[in-house]
Parts: sequence; structure tokens; C-alpha cells
Amino acid sequence: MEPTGGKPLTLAILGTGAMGRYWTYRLRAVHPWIVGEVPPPYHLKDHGVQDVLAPRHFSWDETPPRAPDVVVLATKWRRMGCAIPWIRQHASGSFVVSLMNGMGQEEALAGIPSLVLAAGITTAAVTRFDQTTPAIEIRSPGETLLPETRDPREHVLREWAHTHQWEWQWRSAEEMRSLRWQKLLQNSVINPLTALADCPNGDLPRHPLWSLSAPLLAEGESVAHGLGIAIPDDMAMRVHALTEATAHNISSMLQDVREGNATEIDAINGYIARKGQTLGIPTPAHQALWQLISQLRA
Ligand code: KPL
Repeated sequence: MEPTGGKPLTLAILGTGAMGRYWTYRLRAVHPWIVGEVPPPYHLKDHGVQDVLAPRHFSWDETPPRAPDVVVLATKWRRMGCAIPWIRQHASGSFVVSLMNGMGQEEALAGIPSLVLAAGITTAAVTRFDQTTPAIEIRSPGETLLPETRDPREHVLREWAHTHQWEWQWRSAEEMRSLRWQKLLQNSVINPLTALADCPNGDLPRHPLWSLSAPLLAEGESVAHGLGIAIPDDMAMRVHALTEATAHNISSMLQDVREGNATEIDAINGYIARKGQTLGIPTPAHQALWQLISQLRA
């Protein structure tokens, strides 16, 4: 499918961490560029399959030969200081698919008015191992959901997703609002608690810190309701199910803590706490974890 005057679309993935490499692998049929700090080759293990990826790579300060039509935002929040100027400079009119954890993408990209943002979610679980060479291991392909936008570039993505079996699914913008909050609530429990417990996701429900999951969910659900967002009443089960589906994964927050990197706590529990404060809804458990995790690196 060639909707841009006969030229095939160019897709750029921003982020060379676990998720950037993962999407480079999953979308390899359309030859995405990858932009970020760590140059290829990237080694990967996908259950029985081993592969080495060598996509076209640009560092943050390199100028690509042309503007990409579609940008997949797969970077961590700590790299947004690189990603936003890159988009502004090289892809300001592009269709940006965010598959980042946490909230605040709209606000972060608001200064680039000509782009179209499709903020989606993914439960893909990938662990990064960079001791000898950049490598990832895919623990679970999860689910990837995107909002319907009616943008012609989305049409191409749908064709590609169908042809190449990316297993991306599209949902109405309204449904996506709730789904993003559901993923936020799942991350607000699993990520900081595994980071503190220093355990894979699947071990968390047997750890004493798991007792914090109930107050975290109750507070998060109150904030969501305060914002008028419908949340299903079986969230506790959904969080537990995600720990099982990603049992062998090391959560992205624990990977950050182990590597001494800044975590995404501001965009996850910090986001819920800030929204709670604006609405006058107390969120003591989120506040406590926001502070604790922030201090881990201070
Ligand atoms: O989103 C994740 C993360 O680690 O950030 C999950 C899906 C929980 C996988 O670990």
C-alpha cells in the first residue's frame, strides 16, 4: 500500500532499548529505521528462535535522509528530552504511535501541533541483556491496542499489521481512554512493587509487598472515576493475570533500577498522584511509592 504519491511509507522507531529493539523485530517486514543511543546489531531470543537484527540506525543527533511518515515512540520517558526535539526537527508532520508506558504523551508532544498522535498500549514483555552485546529476550508478545484516528497513515498500518501478522488491534478513542487507564493501573502495581521486591513479575503475588496492590488499585480507580473514566470492576484479577502472562519478565522499572537508570515512576504512580491532588482525591500509597522509587536513584 502506497498512500504517499507512490512512495512507500517510511517508519522510524524511536528508542534502542528493549521495546525499540522488539518493535524493530516485529515490524521487520517493513524495514523500519531505529533511532537512539545503542547501535545495532541487536541479538534476540524469541522462545525457540534466535536472530540478529541490523536495521538502519540513526543516533539522536544524526539527520535522516527524509522525514519518516510514521514514528513509533518506544523510548523510555527519560529519553523524551531527545525524542521530542528529534520529532520536531525531523518528523513534525508525522503520524506518531506511542507504545510507551505511563501517561502524559499528549502534553509532552503538544508543542508540535502538526503531528497526529495515536497513544496506544502494549503488554509485550521484553528483557534487555547488554552485558556482552546488545540483546533482548521476548518473554510474552502480549496485546497491542491502538486508537482509531481516521488518518490515512493508520489505514496503511492496518494493512501492514494484517499482512505481516503484527497482531495490532484498533479500538475507539473512548474505549482506548479506559484501556490506557487500565494499563496505567496495572503498571502502577507491578512496576514499582517488582522494583522494590527485586523479583520477576510472576513472583510478585507471593511476595509480602503484594498486599499493597489492593490500596494502590483502590486509589487509582477513585482517580479514574474522578476523571470520568470507566474502569472494569475486576482490575485486581487483571493485574494478577498480567503478572502470570509476563511471569518470567523483569519489569521495565526493575530493569531500570538494576541498571541505575531513572525510572518511569513520574509518568505512572506520579501521574496518578498528581491527578488525585488536582481532584482532591487522596492517593497516599501512590505518593509513598513515587517517593520511594525516586529515592532509589537519588
Ligand atoms: O509494561 C510492563 C513493564 O514491565 O513495563 C509489563 C507488561 C508489566 C511487562 O513487564
